[in-house]
Amino acid sequence: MVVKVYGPAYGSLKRVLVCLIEKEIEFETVPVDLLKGEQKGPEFLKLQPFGLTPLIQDGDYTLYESRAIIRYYAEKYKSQGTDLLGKTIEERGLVEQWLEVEADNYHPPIFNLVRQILLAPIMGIPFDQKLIQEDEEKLGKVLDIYEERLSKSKYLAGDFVSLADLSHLPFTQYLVNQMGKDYMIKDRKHVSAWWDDISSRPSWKKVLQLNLS
Ligand SMILES: N[C@@H](CCC(=O)N[C@@H](CS)C(=O)NCC(=O)O)C(=O)O
Repeated sequence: MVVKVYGPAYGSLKRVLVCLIEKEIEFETVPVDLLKGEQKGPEFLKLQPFGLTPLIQDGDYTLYESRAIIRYYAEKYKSQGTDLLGKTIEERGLVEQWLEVEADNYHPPIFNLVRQILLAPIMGIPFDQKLIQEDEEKLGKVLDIYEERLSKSKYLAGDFVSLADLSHLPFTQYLVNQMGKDYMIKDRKHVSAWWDDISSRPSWKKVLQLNLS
């Protein structure tokens, strides 16, 4: 059965797609126009009462929250495609730890930067240079911890690629490309090597080539 993935071509949707591709799961995307407010319409709210994307429909099973979706498919198809959860319970613990770090420590400052730099002009949010500087400092401190970690292991959870690494792809791509802040990655030797590695995976290249709307 083909998995339907609802959402616009934004970061959280891409987090789901890169994992589906790694797991060799067939999917189709269903665009949702956030600028028109489609995510707050009654039909969409029946599926996702918080009015946020992405969500998946797999037969009659519906799931939202991008990190919950990737955990679900990595577990459901553990032995299909790339194993993204580690081989032992200890490795799995580290995958979970770094997934939480991504969500709780990495995502908030990087999302605020995306909001200030990329979304503010579209959404009419006032540009705040002080906020940008504060979030860049916060993100820099998180990246310093990553630098230390990645000096000891090739990937975040160990010497195997996992959901924890892939979860960083979409928003780091914004940082490096559209936001022109690639120095934050390149100036940190081990983070830079990690980024080059994960961002050159065929799955991620495929996501970037998809004609999403
Ligand atoms: N924690 C959620 C965040 C979802 C989220 O913020 N989605 C954004 C698009 S990337 C959205 O749907 N925004 C619409 C809105 O705020 O009305 C996830 O990871 O799925």
